[in-house]
Amino acid sequence: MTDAFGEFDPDDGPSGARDRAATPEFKPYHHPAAGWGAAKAVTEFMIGQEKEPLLGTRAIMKMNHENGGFDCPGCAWPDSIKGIHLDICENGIKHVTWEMTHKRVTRDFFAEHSVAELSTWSDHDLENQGRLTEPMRYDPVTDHYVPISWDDAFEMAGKALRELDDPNLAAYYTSGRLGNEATFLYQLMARELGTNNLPDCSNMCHEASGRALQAALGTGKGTCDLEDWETTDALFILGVNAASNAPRMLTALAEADRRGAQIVHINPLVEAGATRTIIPHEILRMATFRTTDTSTLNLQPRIGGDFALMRGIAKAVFEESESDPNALDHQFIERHTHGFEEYRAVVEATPWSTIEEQSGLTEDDVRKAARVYCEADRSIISWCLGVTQHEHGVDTVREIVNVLLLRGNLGREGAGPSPVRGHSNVQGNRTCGIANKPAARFLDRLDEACGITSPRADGYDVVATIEAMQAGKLKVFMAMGGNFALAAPDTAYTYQALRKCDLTIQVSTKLNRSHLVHGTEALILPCLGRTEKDIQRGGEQQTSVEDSMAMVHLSKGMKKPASRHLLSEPAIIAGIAKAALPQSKTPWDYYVADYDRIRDTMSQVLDGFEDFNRRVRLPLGFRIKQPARELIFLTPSGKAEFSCADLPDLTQEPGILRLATLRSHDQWNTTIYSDNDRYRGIKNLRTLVFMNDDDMRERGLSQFDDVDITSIARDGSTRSVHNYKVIPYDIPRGCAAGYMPELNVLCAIGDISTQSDQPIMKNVKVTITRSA
Ligand SMILES: Nc1nc2c(c(=O)[nH]1)N[C@H]1C(S)=C(S)[C@@H](COP(=O)(O)OP(=O)(O)OC[C@H]3O[C@@H](n4cnc5c(=O)[nH]c(N)nc54)[C@H](O)[C@@H]3O)O[C@H]1N2
Ligand SMILES: Nc1nc2c(c(=O)[nH]1)N[C@H]1C(S)=C(S)[C@@H](COP(=O)(O)OP(=O)(O)OC[C@H]3O[C@@H](n4cnc5c(=O)[nH]c(N)nc54)[C@H](O)[C@@H]3O)O[C@H]1N2
Ligand SMILES: [Mo]
Repeated sequence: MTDAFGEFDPDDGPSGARDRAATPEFKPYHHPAAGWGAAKAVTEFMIGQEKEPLLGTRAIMKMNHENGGFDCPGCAWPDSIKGIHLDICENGIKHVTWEMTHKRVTRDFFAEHSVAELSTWSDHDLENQGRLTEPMRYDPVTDHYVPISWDDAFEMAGKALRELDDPNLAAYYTSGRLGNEATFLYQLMARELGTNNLPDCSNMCHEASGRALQAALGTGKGTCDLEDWETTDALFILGVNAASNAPRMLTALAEADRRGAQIVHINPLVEAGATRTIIPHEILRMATFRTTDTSTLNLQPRIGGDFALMRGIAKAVFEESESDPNALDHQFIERHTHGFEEYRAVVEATPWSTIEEQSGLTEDDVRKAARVYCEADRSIISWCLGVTQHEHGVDTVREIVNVLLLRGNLGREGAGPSPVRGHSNVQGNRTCGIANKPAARFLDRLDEACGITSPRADGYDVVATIEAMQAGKLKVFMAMGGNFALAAPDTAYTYQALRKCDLTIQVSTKLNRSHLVHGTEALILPCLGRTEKDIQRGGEQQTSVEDSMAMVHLSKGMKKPASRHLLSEPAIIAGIAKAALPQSKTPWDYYVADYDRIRDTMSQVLDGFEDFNRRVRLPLGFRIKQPARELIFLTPSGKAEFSCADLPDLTQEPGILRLATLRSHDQWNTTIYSDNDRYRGIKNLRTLVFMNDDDMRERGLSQFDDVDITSIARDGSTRSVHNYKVIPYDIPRGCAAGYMPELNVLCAIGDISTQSDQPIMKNVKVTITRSA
């Protein structure tokens, strides 16, 4: 495989679980989402994969429970506020069972397999070896990982960090699993060392949402909670595959439908959760196979067409206002917004023909959505990666807010913007200080409470980290969870970058690609998972997390740790910090002995965390104040800001397709459970591309034909994958889709949004041709 940076050995590249002997299948799925298919999948998974049906069941009974139990690490969807039923889903169960496996990766395993050999294994096979059990160090002489004691590991990391000429030669990555207390210690360590190099998975995920909401409303989060979802009249769901990635949302959608609320799904693909569902926890309905609708309207814009669609809705609202005095909420606009007249002018100047062309929808369809919006007293607009991983992600989220402001859908029950976050604590990570561009106010308070002097210069995000590695400006890379090598764009380039580091440190629960693509020296530091008991000197500990809707609550593991050598994430951070900062006045051991002490310090630093230890112990935790919800806007004008961006021109050159990289139903980001994608009807196949029939016909392609996909970067460089199988799919012309992380090979490192710095992972410019 060639790319802009030379030869890329395919053996080096990511690969899924593919059992080459198994025949790929494609049978479009016509059953409701969740329901028996999910029940069967869970049982098979627990019995087949992990031989743990009993254990699995017991753990699930504890998951997301009001009194105690651990937070489901599956996604960031909030727990039901009613707290009366178990709120569980198929994918959450898979996720937990995967962590609780009986399988172990021991020192014997590493003695048996060299890194070169493991590099030829599939990603599924790597993680499927089970839980890591003790710290390991890479030995370049033998190309094997060998055991190292915790003390020696800390000293190795600490020495490397101490000896750097400049603290900015190190970067500290966070995957969104990390609990709030560990998060706080982690950013404290980085800043005490003197750097804001704190890249996180959010840089690839909701950076656009954060920036847009910050600019529009003065705070970078959504304003809704689950009660709003339960009382709204209309839900607009953009670019979310709910049935696979936020399955507990199905419950809210089904309940909304029963209540008579309208649900509009906006997605180039009609995903399973967008038609009918069986509420995940309703066993009785499952038995009688009674389904509940989850949509009133399905719109399939072209990839990237959401901005134009939202503009079209705004245009229709303005038109409606000529005859209906209530179409616009004049009082709200007058009192609480800024820039309205300018926005009106921009919208009125946008012709319907442009809206049709750029959204890929007819005026008629856009008006249907607008009708739903105008008839609803209260509307929520929700979105995920289908909106954010684009060049115009920020403008699109701002247009969503514009539309909401027109009808005063903010700061009242049942209304507002509601981004669906990804990792179970990705929002908490940001709240607790993981930011490569931190706010000055946060740093001031951190310095005052912790007696340090934080650096004020911005640090690296994910892409800047990779570029710095390539340029020799980054020598030590530490990752708290995640799988940086595969999750980041431009796989070949990222691998090359990681290999230029002097030391890579991975704090992980399972073996993955990022352990094999490493620096000259490398450490694997195994940690406790969220399901496991965390006992410190002060007794059993709990950690807190924040969900998509800003609820902070405690999570307590109850399982015996996978190995007696595992340390908690706070303990690992403290171990490294003490070695790296011998003069530190931070009481690292004191903090780790009792996480209440970390929370006490956090309550001095973080807005909304006053009285943290008491409030987090309330039955459902507490909600962080979101000023915008109270119509307090921390913007320069003190009001909610309309934005007036022009629609981008998405016209494609002939022969070019726009490719979105997505998750299958049977994966968790880079963790591949199997090669199936049940709701899209796929079995035994991940190296595929979904295409529109007409686009296939134009290229003389039939189902399962082998094709090469070549991406064309902004700088003109090309990257290819070969022998992918074509699947005819209900997707607009000019659009294509396939799976991440495999297709990160095609995402050029330089192709990041100029608005959010996010890699453009949903709109990759490609050609698709029959394989030679
Ligand atoms: N089981 C499971 N749960 C997960 C994850 C997982 O991997 N597995 N990952 C977690 C994480 S970190 C995240 S961030 C979330 C991700 O959750 P999602 O955002 O649902 O993730 P994707 O699979 O990338 O799917 C994006 C959706 O956007 C649609 N789409 C693509 N392009 C466009 C577009 O231009 N416009 C619109 N309107 N739609 C578009 C796709 O068809 C797809 O339905 O899920 C979280 N939950
Ligand atoms: N092309 C393309 N690329 C994408 C995306 C896309 O849509 N398209 N999505 C992006 C998004 S939204 C995200 S969030 C990133 C995800 O990027 P990451 O967060 O970096 O990746 P994950 O696959 O979630 O990480 C899985 C690993 O986390 C470790 N782990 C699991 N649980 C724990 C724990 O409790 N503690 C610790 N320390 N480690 C643990 C395990 O070792 C496991 O192998 O990928 C991004 N990459
Ligand atoms: Mo994410």
